[in-house]
Amino acid sequence: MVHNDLVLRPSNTPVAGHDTMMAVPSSRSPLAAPLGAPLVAMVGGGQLARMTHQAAIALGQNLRILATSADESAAQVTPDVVIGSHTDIDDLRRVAAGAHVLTFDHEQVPTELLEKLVAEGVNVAPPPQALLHAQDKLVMREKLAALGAPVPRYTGIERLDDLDALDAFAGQVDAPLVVKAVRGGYDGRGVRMARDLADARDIARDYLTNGAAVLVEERLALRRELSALVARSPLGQGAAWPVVQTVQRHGICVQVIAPAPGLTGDSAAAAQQLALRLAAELGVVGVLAVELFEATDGTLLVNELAMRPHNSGHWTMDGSRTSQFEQHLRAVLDYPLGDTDAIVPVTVMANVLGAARPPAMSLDERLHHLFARMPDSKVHLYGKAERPGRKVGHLNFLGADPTDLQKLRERAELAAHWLSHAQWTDGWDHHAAGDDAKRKVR
Ligand code: AIR
Repeated sequence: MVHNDLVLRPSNTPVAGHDTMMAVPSSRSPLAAPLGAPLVAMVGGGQLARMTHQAAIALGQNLRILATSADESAAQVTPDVVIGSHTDIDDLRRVAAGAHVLTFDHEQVPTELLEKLVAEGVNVAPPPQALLHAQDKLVMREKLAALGAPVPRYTGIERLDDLDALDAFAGQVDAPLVVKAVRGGYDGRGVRMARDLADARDIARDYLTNGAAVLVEERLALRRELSALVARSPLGQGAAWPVVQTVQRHGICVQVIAPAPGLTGDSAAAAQQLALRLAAELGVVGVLAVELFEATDGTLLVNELAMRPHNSGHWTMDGSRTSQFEQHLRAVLDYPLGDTDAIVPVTVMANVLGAARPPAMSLDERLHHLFARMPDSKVHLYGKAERPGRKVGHLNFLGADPTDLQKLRERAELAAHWLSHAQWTDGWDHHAAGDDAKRKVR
């Protein structure tokens, strides 16, 4: 769904955004970019940068990344790499030099540094005043509440001296509590479920003693978690993908189902409209993920925001007309946005997470066996070292019929477990599976 009603100029007007900022004197890219091709600078060298680079290649664009080391996921495959730190203004200047836009693969860049870059003429997308809402969970919550978005009840505690506010809050909500570090966490890090009030106090004290402010919130009874992914361009065009269901295990997303099964048309439209409205109100440029809770009574509440391509959008690489990575590039460069329709009735994405003990079999050999059994699996591997619970790749499975969902989910689970553990949990033996079974492949 692409919303042209939000466009401030006709969407077929030629886009002139590429030459609007170049104020930082070019320190020269290590490689000469083809004349006229846009150069996008991205802070971060993880899998999101790697997959953005993949999309940039297809669009004839160039991506330069700021990576902390040459073996990071994107640094392995991107020729134009600045090695440095996202907290160092000179490194940020180096990656932004001569680029049409500076964007992000993670949200950990201090906004003071980004504001400096903006003052120097760098086109930062999303701009720092928007990005702040994806960096600081307390700022995010307060802003969401002010905008009238439904959120779980919460309180912020910024100093150890204010720890008693936690007891007062617990008394008001009379529900189990979740304690979150206000900054820095992702993939379940920085989020802890408290057993009881004393535990909540201990967790909060832990964070506060280490200088981290906390957000304490009620733990809602959830039916499931959803994600509304949208993109917004600088001139205000917005596009929303179908709302998806995210399945979490130990705080990490393990599967995504697109679209979210059984979500009513009205609820899906409301979630998409809310995400588009938040993108516009916050001045987001690029992809915005609005992570949602579906409470047991069906109410939707906003959990968190992310302003970059997001794990809940990995399904779009194979299941939608426009992938989130292509869309992010289009948005930050102010191109017209792409069609966000799903191309099949159902797509299931499964993350490949590093096993507790990486198997002896190489990942490449595991891939070989996966393809022998499931030739329709769409595999995306990130080139990352396998560490327990770390996202090292994902798979997409496309279903021609919505009734395929259960089977697709089972196959996605089997395949992801195989890739991370070199074990088929259903007992499949690829050596014993004779030619017959190999021919059947499913
Ligand atoms: N990322 C950023 N925020 C959340 C996630 N998952 C992606 C980015 C980042 C990478 O994860 O692409 O660079 C870091 O992954 P890891 O496993 O090295 O911590």
